[in-house]
Parts: sequence; C-alpha cells; structure tokens
Amino acid sequence: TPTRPEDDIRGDTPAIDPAFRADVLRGLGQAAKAIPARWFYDMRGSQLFEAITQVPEYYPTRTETALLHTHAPTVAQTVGADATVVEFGSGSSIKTRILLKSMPRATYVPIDICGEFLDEACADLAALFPQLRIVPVEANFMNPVHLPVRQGGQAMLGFFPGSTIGNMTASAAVDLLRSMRQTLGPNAHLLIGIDRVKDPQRLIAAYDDAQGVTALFNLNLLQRINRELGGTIPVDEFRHLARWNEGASRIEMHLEARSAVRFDVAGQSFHMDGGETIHTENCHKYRPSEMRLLLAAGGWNQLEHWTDSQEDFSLVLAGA
Ligand code: AVJ
Repeated sequence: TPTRPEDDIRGDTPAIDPAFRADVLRGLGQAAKAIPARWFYDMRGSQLFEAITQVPEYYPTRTETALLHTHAPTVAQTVGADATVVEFGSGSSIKTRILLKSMPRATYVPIDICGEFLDEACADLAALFPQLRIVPVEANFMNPVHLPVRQGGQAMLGFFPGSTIGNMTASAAVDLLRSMRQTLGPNAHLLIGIDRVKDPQRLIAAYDDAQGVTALFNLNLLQRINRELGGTIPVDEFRHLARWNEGASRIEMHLEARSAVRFDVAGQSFHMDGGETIHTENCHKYRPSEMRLLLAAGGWNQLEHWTDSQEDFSLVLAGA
C-alpha cells in the first residue's frame, strides 16, 4: 500500500483509549478530583513500579517474595501439585515462578487485561517450566471470568499476590473475592497477599521514598494524560503527596497543585487552586482479624495465615 503523509502523523499519535479518556474527564470534573489507580500502568508506569519494588523503603515485594519461598511447598501440598493455578492480574508473573517451583506440572491460567504482558510472561514461564500447561486469558478479572479449562472436580488455586486487593475499598474487595469464587468454581483455594497496618511513618516512607521513584510513578500519570489525551497539564506545577488516612486505614496518594493552574484535557478546560489535589491511589492496610472478616464476607474461609518476623505483610491461604 502506498504511504500517505497522514500515515506519519497517525504514527506519532497513539490511538485514544476511550475508557482512559472517560475516567480522566469524569475524575477531573468532580469537586474532589480523583483518577483510578489502574491508569498508572502504561509502559513507563510499569517500569517505574518495578523500580519502586527495589527501593529500600518499599518492603511489600521483598517480604511477600520471602513468604512465598517459605510456604509454597505447603500450598502445593494442600491444594495438590497438579492443581490449576489461576492468577488474577498476572503482569510479569515473577512471583508466580516461586509458587510454580513447587507445582511444576500444574496448569497455569494467567488473567490480565494486557495481552502483550501475557504473551511475554507465558513465553518466559514455558521456557522455565517445560511441563507446565499454560492457558492465558485476556480479560478484566474484576468480573467473573469464563475459564477455558475443565472445572469438574479439578483442584483450583486462585493466586492474588502483591496486596493489589488493598487498592480497593472494602466493598469492592468483597465483590472481587465473590467473583473470584465464581470464576474458580467449587473445590477452590485462594492464595492472597495482604499488606498490614503498621507504624504510619514506615507506611508513608514506603510510598514516598527518598530517591523519589514513587513521586515519578505518581507524576507519570499526568505525563500519560498529556501524551495520550492531548493534555496541557503543567506537570512541574504538581508534587507527589503520600498521606496516611487513619480513619480509612489507608495510604492515599495525591498530586497536589503547588499554585493555581489551568489546563486542557481532550478539549475540556480545568482549573485547580493552589493546594488542591488529584487523588490517584488508595492502599488499604489490614489487621489479621480484618483480613479474616474480609475473606469471610467474600465467601472464603481462612485456612492458613503466614507472616514475616516483623509482621509487615500477610500471605493467606483460604478455601471456598
Ligand atoms: C501494586 C497496588 C500493590 O499499593 O503498594 C506502590 C502500588 N503505589 N507504590 C501498592 C504502589 C505506590 C502497589 N500495588
């Protein structure tokens, strides 16, 4: 096909994701501005999150990884080494490798909205575990998902690491736990990582690291809006904020306007006062008794609760 001049222009302009535009316009139009945290994860955002997991203050990843190393053999023994492992939001599947070391002949069903991530992660796992049967599913795991694997009596293990459940309000978390039960069917277990309530100073440090990686991660959302939605947000006029909301038992991330600002996004104009914020993420932290209740409300019975010596993070095995 002959090339036309407009092809070059299109090549530089990424196609607009209508769901991203809708969430951003709705979120910026509210009195209390807020944008859902899922939009952090473009290519650069995913790289920055990986970098966050390496900063000294961000304890969750390394603590959960150690817990998985210690307890994966027990999980495999409880659910059966040939179970079907269904991972909700698999991303790069790094933690999955630890679990699958104890279940190398399992069936692995990674569920992710991003097909690119899925293909890459599956290729890596296939090379590492030649006996693993891999059945990727491109879907939004927040809703019940139809699994293309036989469920009749087959042991199922849901895997939801990373304290991703903490991004949701308790009510959304309960909905998700219920839909996971539906996705997994009877004879199911769930292995879930949940971050714990601790000294607020340590929590704030984990979300406002000295190197400023989390600040870049948060601010990248504004750059993404400018790039993908034709925005004119003056990114330098914003600063990263992490605060502990005691009443809601959560870390909140915000982007605060240093001074009054005006900008456009997708053809609409917005104004913010100095000190006004865009709320970008909630990271709920739980106590053990609350975890048990949350799981019960979602239809899951806690079987095992493992934690590290500092009681920073919990790995919980539950049964349907
Ligand atoms: C990926 C949602 C588990 O809440 O700790 C890390 C995301 N945000 N630093 C978390 C995040 C800022 C992370 N989760």
